[in-house]
Amino acid sequence: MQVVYSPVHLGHDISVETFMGLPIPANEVAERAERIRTALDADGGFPRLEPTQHGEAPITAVHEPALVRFLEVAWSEVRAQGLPRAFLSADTYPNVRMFDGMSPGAVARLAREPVHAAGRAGFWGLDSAAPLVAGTYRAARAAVDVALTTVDLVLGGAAAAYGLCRPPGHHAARSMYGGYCFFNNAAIAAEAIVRATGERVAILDVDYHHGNGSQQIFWRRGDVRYVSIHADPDRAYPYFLGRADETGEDEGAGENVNIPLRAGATNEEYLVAVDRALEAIVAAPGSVIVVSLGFDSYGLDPIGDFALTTDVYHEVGRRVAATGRRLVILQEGGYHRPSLGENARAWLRGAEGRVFDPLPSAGFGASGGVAG
Ligand code: Q9C
Ligand code: ZN
Repeated sequence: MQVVYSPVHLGHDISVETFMGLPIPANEVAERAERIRTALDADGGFPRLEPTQHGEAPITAVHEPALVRFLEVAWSEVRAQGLPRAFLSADTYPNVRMFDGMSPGAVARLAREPVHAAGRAGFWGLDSAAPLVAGTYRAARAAVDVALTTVDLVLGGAAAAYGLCRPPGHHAARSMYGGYCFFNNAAIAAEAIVRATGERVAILDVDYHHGNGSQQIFWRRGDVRYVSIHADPDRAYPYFLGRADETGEDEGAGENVNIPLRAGATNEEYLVAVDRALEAIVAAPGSVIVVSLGFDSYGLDPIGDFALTTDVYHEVGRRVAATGRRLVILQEGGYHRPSLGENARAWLRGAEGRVFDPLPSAGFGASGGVAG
């Protein structure tokens, strides 16, 4: 299987994020993508290519152009406003209740983009977990090109291809970045496939977190079915979306399928959810699945609480490919760095119908995960 990778992600060089106000070492770091790249290179079965540039039009097909402009200029504006700092992170958000009791006209006039860089980051951002640095915009653009080049391979005839996107994308909504995500790589890919083929597309999101951005972008659309398996938002980020009763509206009624799971979810429970998700996907026509692939569902992940082991990724990849649909597989989260390479190899080899032999050097083989 071909792998699309760009070294431009290295410029999105993050060291700190905040968790409930406290600075903590960043989870979404460059080492993640480097671990996966190195493991796939060592496997020998994953020829690698760099993305080609696809321009801005496929991005503004799903994102508000002013969000793109903010991300492009935010870092240089922070410098110009004389705010010396290592990264830009919002501290004040436009909570909808700030405008309680005001008329819709007044809200439209008042709830607009502020002037101060911190305010602008709050206006466009969901949370404080997407720190912006000098190389962020270029990295986010490169991740989109990785996704779209992966689409090109599949529309060009490949049964499956893998885009090693970093930063990830599924929390980014039409007019909002956040959750380590800036542009929604999977949504941009799905939209590009719809436009190129005129066919319906399914997104299968198996990141540990609910992909609120992908859900929002396609909420009222009848041509993209979004199916996600994730931690119940009652206990996990993004807290506000991801419940089973969120099924879409208008043309999109019934096209959004959320499958929230309990803490400690096992391989067996996970595979039951995968079968449900795949049933929902094959119930509608279409020939391509965009997979939002996260390994934060792994038992040792520092921000997840499922109990999955490496073998289950091989089986999930196998079952997704067994639908007979072509796969645009795009990397989302996964923060237990030592296991990322092996988990990616297991999933992708499963999707190709190849056996999974743990690399002896990896130290995280088929039984590398632990429960709880
Ligand atoms: N201590 C992705 O996996 N904050 N994003 C969580 C946990 C944000 C995850 C706080 C998590 C975002 C792509
Ligand atoms: Zn995640």
